[in-house]
Amino acid sequence: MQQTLVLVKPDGVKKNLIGEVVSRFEARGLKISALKLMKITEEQAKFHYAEHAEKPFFGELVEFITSGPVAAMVVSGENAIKAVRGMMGATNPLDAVPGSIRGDYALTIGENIVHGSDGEESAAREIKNFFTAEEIY
Ligand code: IDP
Ligand code: MG
Repeated sequence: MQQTLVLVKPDGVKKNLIGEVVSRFEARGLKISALKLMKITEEQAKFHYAEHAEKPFFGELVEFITSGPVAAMVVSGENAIKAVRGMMGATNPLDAVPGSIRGDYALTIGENIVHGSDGEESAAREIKNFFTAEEIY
């Protein structure tokens, strides 16, 4: 059993894709263990994307993820981290296969609809950044 942090990013929320993303995970057999619509603070965004702090696009990344509400969720299940990453598709939507979320709904790397944790360590850190233990079922 694994838990992973998923965000429907501001572009996904604006495009009315929260339900689509949630429904794909549920159809696959994954559980939604926590879910809320929220505006990420700059502090949370910088912590969330800490691994990219030195990248030239870090400023844009923080600006974009705080630009509007996101749907934050904890998705649980067997190998949930890898399952979700596969369903998201490649980081650059132009490389994401059709049938993946990014391959179906995005065209540019800066606005690629979803975030999903890339490993157990990052999942634990990211979940804690957005949810208290009491908010997770
Ligand atoms: P991931 O979201 O697939 O895990 P990461 O490499 O962790 O990809 O990058 C985090 C986010 O930063 C990506 O989802 C994407 O929106 C953005 N990003 C990654 N590389 C670039 C880039 O070269 N230019 C602009 N934005 C980027
Ligand atoms: Mg990543």
